[in-house]
Amino acid sequence: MSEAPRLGVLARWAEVLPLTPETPRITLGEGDTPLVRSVAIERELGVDELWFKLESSNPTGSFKDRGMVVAVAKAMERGAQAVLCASTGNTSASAAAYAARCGLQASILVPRGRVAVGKLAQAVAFGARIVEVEGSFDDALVLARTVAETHPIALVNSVNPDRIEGQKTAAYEICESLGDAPDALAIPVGNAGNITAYWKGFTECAERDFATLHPRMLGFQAAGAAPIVGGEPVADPRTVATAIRIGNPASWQPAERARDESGGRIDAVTDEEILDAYGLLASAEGLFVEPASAASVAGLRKLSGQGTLRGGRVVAVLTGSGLKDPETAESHATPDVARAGATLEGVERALGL
Ligand code: AN7
Repeated sequence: MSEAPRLGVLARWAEVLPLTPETPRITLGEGDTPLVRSVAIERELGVDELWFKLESSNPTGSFKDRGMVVAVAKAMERGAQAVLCASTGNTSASAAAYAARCGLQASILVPRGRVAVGKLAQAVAFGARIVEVEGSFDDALVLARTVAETHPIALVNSVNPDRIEGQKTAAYEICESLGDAPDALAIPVGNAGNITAYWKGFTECAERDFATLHPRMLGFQAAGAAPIVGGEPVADPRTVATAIRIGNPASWQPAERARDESGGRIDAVTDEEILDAYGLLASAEGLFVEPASAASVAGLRKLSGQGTLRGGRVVAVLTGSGLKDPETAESHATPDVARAGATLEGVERALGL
């Protein structure tokens, strides 16, 4: 039996993307990620259905690939030979991968000492030029925007509308899988591009009669990096969820529009709540995600505890893989490890048999 090859985002969603005959149809097999029903947290929350969108199944292990494939293809169409981004890690891993694939130079600006090791390892493996900036992600993004304005290098941060176009395809996939939009979508918020992209996707799905509903958009920032919740930029954002350690999101206004137009909310979750959800996703659902991704589930648990989470069908976006950040995994769980000599007796004793 043969299986159809994965089409990738450009081929699968060509009709809803800004492609021309000249856009190169590049792919690393991104998109078409699993939508998996919860077996434990759904009951705890008391919602009718809880589904997880496993964006860690994308080729570089995060949702960024959906937008990056469009941004890199459009940059190539315009003649670019180099791409640039500022990143807390996942955007740079994705940019580096697609650049390697397409023979472009990738340069990435990362806040020094604040990027999970797996993400840096990816950038190294793909051969990106890595600039460790002595500052925050927000500083790095300002610098990247300025560099791209004055040099022939394509900016592939989510301020690039091609990124948003690509990322909106996840909303189309959810509507296709469920036969309609969900009642609510829970999503972590950092630079706020993804919540913007999902809302655009769900809005288009309703316009195209792919869906009858508009989901309430439930965005969650880390409490130490919650500028939208607090109503002002955070100069020194801090959180264990380094992916969303962002104090002045580029898509701030579009994220507020998504919240308000959908009747949703953007709330904050503490690092403790994030790590509790991170542990629960792994131990009770078998899903190893990175801390930022657990913010969506932490937020749902918070709303449920307050009695403000309505029932219905809820989708939580799990944005990136736990393998990206092994240091957090090792420091925040107690490993159940025993040593044994290489004997049957020793192993049986270690296993408690
Ligand atoms: C796993 O890689 O900003 O609100 O530079 O890596 O669209 O920013 C990553 C963000 C959620 C937040 N989950 O999405 C970057 C970067 C994970 C992430 C977010 C990010 P946005």
